[in-house]
Amino acid sequence: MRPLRLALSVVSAAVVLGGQLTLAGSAPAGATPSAAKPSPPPTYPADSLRALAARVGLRIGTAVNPDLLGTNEKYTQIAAEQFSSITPENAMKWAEVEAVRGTYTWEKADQVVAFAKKNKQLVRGHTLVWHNQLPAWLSSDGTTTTLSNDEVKAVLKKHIFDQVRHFKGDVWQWDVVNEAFDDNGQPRQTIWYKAWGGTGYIADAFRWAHQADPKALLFYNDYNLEFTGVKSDAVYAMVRSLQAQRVPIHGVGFQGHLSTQYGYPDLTNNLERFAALGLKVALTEVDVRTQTRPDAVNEPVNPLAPYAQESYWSRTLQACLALRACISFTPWGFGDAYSWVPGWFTDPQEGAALIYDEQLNPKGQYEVLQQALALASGAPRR
Ligand code: 9MR
Repeated sequence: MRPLRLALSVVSAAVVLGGQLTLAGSAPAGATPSAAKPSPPPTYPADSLRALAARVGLRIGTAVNPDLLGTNEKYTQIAAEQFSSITPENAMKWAEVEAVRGTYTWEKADQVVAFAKKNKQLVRGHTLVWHNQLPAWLSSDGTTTTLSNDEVKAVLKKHIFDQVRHFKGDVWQWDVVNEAFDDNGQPRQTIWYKAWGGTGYIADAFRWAHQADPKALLFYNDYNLEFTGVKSDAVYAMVRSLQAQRVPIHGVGFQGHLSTQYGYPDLTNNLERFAALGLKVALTEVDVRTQTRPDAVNEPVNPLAPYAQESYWSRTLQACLALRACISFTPWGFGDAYSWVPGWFTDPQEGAALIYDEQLNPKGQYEVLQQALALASGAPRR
């Protein structure tokens, strides 16, 4: 990086973050020369996504894989420089933290939290109650278990209290309940639904998480809420019912897994109607996939597809920027080589869903995010 740009980046970073960062060389008041030297403050470019987003108070996030943090230099640098919020893509899921019943393995999740602290990033905790990635001792398919209903209730309560307490003060937003409704707007028949005999587990989960860390923002998180329809309507009705019962729910996460094969969703209206309930909203797992070659899974079949993807990225970010209640925008990872998309969508093959290519070079999709943020100085501050 050229020296001039570095100098500029340090100054504007300190300014845009409202003093969160200390300028190199300046000691905090009261510090004594003999005190242990604090590690140097992080710096990042003035044209990074995080610096641009900070001007309107928006957190721009990414999902990360702790196995790459620290081992892949380029990956680590981008994660630190470009984003102001971090979600562990898998490391906080139940199967990862308690594969053996009663034995917690927090190391990888702790590593993500430590990385976030070092780089002045906030953490989105993902996720406490889901039907996927459950430990084998609990359920192999999310719908059946050898445990009794009472045992299921007890283990969920323990899980939420233990995990939220472990990260107390370190997690900004928790995805408390993830994907509780199917695409027909019906509650999924999971082990949770069956044990409670209905969706009552959702209210209990939020209440327990709130008791365990009263300061964390508690989110319901799901996909396809971007589109107006039975699923979005069902989640809207559920949220209203939670509010009527005074359940501590603070936000709704719109995952934002989009594909150019479907029309662009009615995102703005849906963000607005949830925000009108007095909730925060967030884009939590954005990627924009397109049809790709089976033999080169991140190469679009149609050479014009990247322009459509750029449009989807740009409009999605702008929908968030326009709304004060939209407090974070998180792409689900940043490098095409590490995306879940090519492994999941194989018929037809889809991929190329993220903002950096397989070699971790920024794509046009990165540039449109940068442009949307750079032009957002008139957006409401959050
Ligand atoms: O990206 C995650 C991938 O590495 C896992 O294998 C997968 C397992 O189901 O979960 C992916 O993340 C999901 C997220 O936790 C919830 N919303 C959908 C995401 C993509 O499947």
